[in-house]
Amino acid sequence: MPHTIASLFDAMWQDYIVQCPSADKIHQLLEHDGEIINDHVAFRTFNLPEVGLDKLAQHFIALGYEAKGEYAFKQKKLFARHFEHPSPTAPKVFISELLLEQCSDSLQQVAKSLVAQLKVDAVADKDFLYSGQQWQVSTATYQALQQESEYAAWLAAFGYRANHFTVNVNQLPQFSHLGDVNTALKQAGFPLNQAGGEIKGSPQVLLEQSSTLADKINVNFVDGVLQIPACFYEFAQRYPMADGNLYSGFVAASADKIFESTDAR
Ligand code: OOG
Ligand code: NI
Repeated sequence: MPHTIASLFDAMWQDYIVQCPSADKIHQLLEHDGEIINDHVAFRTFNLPEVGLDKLAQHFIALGYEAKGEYAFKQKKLFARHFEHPSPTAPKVFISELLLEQCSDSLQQVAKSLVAQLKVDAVADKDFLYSGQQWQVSTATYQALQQESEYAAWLAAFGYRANHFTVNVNQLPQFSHLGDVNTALKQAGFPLNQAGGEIKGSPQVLLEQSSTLADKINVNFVDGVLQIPACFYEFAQRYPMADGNLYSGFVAASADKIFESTDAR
């Protein structure tokens, strides 16, 4: 049976909380006072024809999602798009891709060799968006990628899965501001990503965001195991536009810092 929005997000969540056990704990903590609504999830990929942003997006387009904003991250050599569904309860989707033609020859070769290991048209599989690392990669390759692009290294290690889920802070009954959520998280012992400040964005840009630092988990490589940053949890508070509707886009300067939630540390 093809996925519904609910079954797809549920399958992605089940995979995600294995990569980010903190998210499961935080979810339980916040859920105490009511249901948690997801603002968005995010995916990463290489801009190769087999697995580019548009290919990943097909899964969401098939469920009625529409392409919305575009974002460029010059220094990180990324391009991204976000997708929304007409149903207001469906989470938004943020998909980025690494622009390989701007990367070194060696990084391009690694990316191509990883993607070449996927089975033909793997991207079309019902399970692709929570399939994880479906290729063989060595610890040396992971570490070499990290020198050039943390994003590429993360993708090589974790493959295709939700990189983060995001709590819709507007819908949390017991918190009126993101800062109070952050305080509660820190009190409970969850370290937050401080890159660009604990809260990225502002009411002026209509979006405030914060995120945990990615949980470090053991990942199997062909030649051994490394304990490395996996997935993280994000928190987003949206503000109304002039027409009274909440801003539904992203803010590139803030997103640039959210990416760093998975950096080595
Ligand atoms: C995506 C980072 C951007 C946001 O909410 O601005 C983002 C990523 O880390 O893959 O999710
Ligand atoms: Ni995000």
